[in-house]
Amino acid sequence: MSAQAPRNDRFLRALRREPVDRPPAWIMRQAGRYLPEYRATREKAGSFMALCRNAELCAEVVRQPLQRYPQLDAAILFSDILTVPDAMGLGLSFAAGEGPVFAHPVRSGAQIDALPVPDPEVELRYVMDAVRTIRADLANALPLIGFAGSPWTIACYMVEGRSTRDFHRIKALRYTDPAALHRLLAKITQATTAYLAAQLAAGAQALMLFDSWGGVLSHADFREFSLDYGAQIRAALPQDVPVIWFSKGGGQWLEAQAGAGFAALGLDWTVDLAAARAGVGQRLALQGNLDPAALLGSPEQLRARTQAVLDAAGPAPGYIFNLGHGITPDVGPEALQVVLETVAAA
Ligand code: 1CP
Repeated sequence: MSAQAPRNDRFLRALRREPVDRPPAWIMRQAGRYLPEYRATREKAGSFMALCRNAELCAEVVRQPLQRYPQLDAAILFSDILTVPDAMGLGLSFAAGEGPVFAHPVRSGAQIDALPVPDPEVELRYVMDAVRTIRADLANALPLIGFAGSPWTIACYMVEGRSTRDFHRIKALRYTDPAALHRLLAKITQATTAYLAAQLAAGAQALMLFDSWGGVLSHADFREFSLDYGAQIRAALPQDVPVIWFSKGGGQWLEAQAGAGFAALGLDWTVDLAAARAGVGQRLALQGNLDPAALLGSPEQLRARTQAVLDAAGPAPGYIFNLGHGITPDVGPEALQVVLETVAAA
């Protein structure tokens, strides 16, 4: 083990499917709006993007959940998946209460071909500065996860220009000009590979690809338009770095995902975790999958649901506790305490 190995290495051990004293736990969006201290720091920064561009404040919000919950076994970079398309010139902003909006969505083959591939240490320097500052702040207590969106998920935002319920613009592109969509996905793949390699160079110790919208693809299209690009990114990164792939809504394609070279698969709450383990065997680690809405229920119910997830994961090495998607802003911080105490007692 290198001198750089974190003192708490449960998460990295589980990713290698080595035995651990208890399942490691971290929570998607663990630094976020459910914490009053996060809301105060964001207020101080002025906006979400101003927070992302301030490395010291990024380190502050990463530290907040770790101070509140000593049971957490990993930290995740504070940033967003949409930094990459912003750096490609799309003009990201977050409208209050509306989510992300791009001033310049891409809709045509000509626009796609004109997109630049950003240099991560230039246009995305602020993210690399955040990685370096957070890594120094963690002082090797815990591993740091870097991340990006999957090419398909980023393409959804780039073509739609904002959050969407029906994905009609990107689906129309898929059916009217699939070659142009493939050129867009290839360009995002190139940009994302460089971005993640730069996060590794800046100090990230594991990586996660968020395929948040993989589940809206048809059965026939999931591999061609989402998974294959994720696998290309995985293949282009150093093989000793663990990469987690999380396709929300992708539970019916676990077999294909398990063969794509990732160290772990993230599972959303619709997946039967025990059946997923039986299906993929011991080939890779699994992460998830407590329903985030369970944190809105009673402590007794929440304890039981958390325990049911741990039981479904079973005793085999290679399991990482998490929710099935990000923790939501309406959850009380004490609910996460209940969850993490249950995991720590396992
Ligand atoms: O108002 C605020 O303070 C901003 C809320 C917020 C936060 C805390 C956004 C806007 N992004 C983030 C941080 C973030 N985003 C992290 C940080 C680390 C952590 O988990 O603690 C991560 C990993 C992300 C990833 C992300 N951003 C995803 C993939 C995961 C997922 O939720 O499926 C997606 C889809 C986004 C886009 C995005 N950014 C922000 C919002 C509200 C959204 C979702 C918009 C939508 O639903 O379409």
